[in-house]
Amino acid sequence: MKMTLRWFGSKHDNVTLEQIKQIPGCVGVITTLYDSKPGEVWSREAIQAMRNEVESAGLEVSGIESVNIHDDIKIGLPTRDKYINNYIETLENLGEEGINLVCYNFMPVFDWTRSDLAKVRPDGSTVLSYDQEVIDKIDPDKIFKEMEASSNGFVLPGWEPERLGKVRELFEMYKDVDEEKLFENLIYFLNAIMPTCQKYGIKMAIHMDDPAWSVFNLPRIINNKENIQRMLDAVSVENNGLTICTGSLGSNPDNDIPDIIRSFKGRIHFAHIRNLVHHGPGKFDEAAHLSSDGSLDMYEIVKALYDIGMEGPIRPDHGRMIWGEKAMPGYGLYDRALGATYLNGLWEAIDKSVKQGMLGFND
Ligand code: DNO
Ligand code: MN
Repeated sequence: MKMTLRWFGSKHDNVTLEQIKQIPGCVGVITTLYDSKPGEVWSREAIQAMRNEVESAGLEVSGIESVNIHDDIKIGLPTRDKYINNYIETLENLGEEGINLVCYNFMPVFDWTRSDLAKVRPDGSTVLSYDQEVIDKIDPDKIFKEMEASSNGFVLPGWEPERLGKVRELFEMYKDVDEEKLFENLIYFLNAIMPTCQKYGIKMAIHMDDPAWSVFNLPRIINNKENIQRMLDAVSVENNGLTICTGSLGSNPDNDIPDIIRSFKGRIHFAHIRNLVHHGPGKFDEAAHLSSDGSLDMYEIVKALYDIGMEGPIRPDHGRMIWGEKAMPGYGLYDRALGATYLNGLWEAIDKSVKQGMLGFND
């Protein structure tokens, strides 16, 4: 595996490349052109400038998160082909710049959803949290305003004001899109882009739906083992792969994450690792990465990634807000750096015990 950190670019992120470079073992960033709108072509020049900036800080661009998908593609409108062609052009430009990992998601209207961006935990840290009962009482039109108001002044990933200013319109546009339709539209999109991905060796890594169930009655298709299997089988080439996000999949305690990881060996191109605490159905708080701080067994998760021979990037996912830091919710420096260090420790311990065990066996 390759340890990385998500970075939103110098204009939007208050965490600097210099700080990221000082996280032990961190070799690259997962970044994006944060000002680009879904459906636009990313120019080669803009990609090159981003790459130069990252490389001059001694890091690499380990992947893109995300090249977002235009709603017309998810809805399956006749205009989708135009946006798919733009997506292909972006992939070509990324490929020409040597960038070969693209994380994306296929969730309608909203990317991830939370009911609170700064829930106070017993140790005084604040975390993102989710409570279905609270969500059920919120008008989808208002949730955007609420998220914006508690975002510490940052534009949240996937919650761009331009698009979410017209939530009502978007809901109307998605009204005939059920799970089957959404699935078909995803497969149509993937079949169209795969030849380009194969030409450039680009790995597409779909992010898990977050949370792993339907929110505001919108369809969800990348949320459990069976649905993920169906999607991988429908476009059965290595370039069509996954971003395993433990916090998203793990929001549903029925998802056995180590088993899911082992089942999709060869198709997991990227992993987001974080922990959360379950508080009963439809309710969870994010937590520190440490196993004992949450409900997920991080040792078993990292061990499963180790066992499948994970070579792609991993990154600590959302961190808590600690030590008085003011940053984009989930994306401060301190707790993500602690997370990276903990994950590096787990990896080293697993690696050494496996190798020593093997030596012992051979003796
Ligand atoms: C939130 C992230 C998501 C993720 C996208 C990938 O913090 O996990 O916004 O980046 O769903 O496309
Ligand atoms: Mn994630």
